[in-house]
Amino acid sequence: MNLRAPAAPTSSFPTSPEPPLAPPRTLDLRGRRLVLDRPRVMGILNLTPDSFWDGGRYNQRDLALARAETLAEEGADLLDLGAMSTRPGAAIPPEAEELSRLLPALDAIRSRVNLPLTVDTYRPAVARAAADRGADGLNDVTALRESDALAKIAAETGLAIVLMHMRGTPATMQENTHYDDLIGEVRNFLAGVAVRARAAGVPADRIAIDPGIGFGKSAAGNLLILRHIADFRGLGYPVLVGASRKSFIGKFLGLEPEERLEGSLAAAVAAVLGGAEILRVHDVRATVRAVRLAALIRDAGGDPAAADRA
Ligand code: HH2
Repeated sequence: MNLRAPAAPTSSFPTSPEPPLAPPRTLDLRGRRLVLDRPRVMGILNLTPDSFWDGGRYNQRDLALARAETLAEEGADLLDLGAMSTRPGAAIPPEAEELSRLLPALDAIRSRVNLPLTVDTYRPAVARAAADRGADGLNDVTALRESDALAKIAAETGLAIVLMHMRGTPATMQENTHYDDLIGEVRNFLAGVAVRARAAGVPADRIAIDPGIGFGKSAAGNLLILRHIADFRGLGYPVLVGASRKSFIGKFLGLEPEERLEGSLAAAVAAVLGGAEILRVHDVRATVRAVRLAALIRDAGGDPAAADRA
């Protein structure tokens, strides 16, 4: 039997990316401060007929409200409302259609659920309407591609903004998934768009970054991103990761979306071991449990009070 200690890991994973006593970062969502002292779970609520997993389930106001209440009970720290699917090949609805899907549900949820609400949109008119109706953040999967308009809206209204890396568009993003240096390219891109958001007036504590699992990456590329979360953390902004039930899990495990819970939990745990602070997921209860324990393991031996606070 070989009793020698294993060689020290050569990459930044899974060692803790910062000294365990570093103060937690925060994300300010319109005055609601989300302290990132433990992994925070963003529950996904798609108000669409065609999202790859929950499409057609919550696209009526009362169903959406009931789902939001369930996600809150299950321990979500914030909710992300989407009214347009970004799955490969999804049809892009007219702006009026996106608004008519979003606003009734947002109104109902805003009046009944006391959690920060982000809206998954890249259209300025939708972002503006969401801000007027009480949303707390914007989730821009295009990361200011068309213009700085969303950053300006966030700056004016106090909304937080998530900036996500995507190569191409949902229609084309899986056509070319080759990168010479995937991690470096995504990291540089996120650094650059965060600078643009800051220049448009968004304070640093209202910005989160997201490497965009599944958006113009190969299945192997998604694994690499999950292994290198600490590199994105190094940019100084909270890191959000969305791997829930995505196709790379299906590819490696040979499973359809309805069978991808365990794979999604494994991805969330891996992200947390690398220091991801926010997990965007469909399965809130299971993820809360898995990532809470993962963070305790990651930080074991550091701040003695941390385990009690968790
Ligand atoms: N993934 C999806 C949509 N929005 N936003 C961020 N920031 N990060 C992600 O990884 C992300 C996202 C795709 O997932 P889903 O919303 O479940 O599906 P669809 O686009 O089909 O509605």
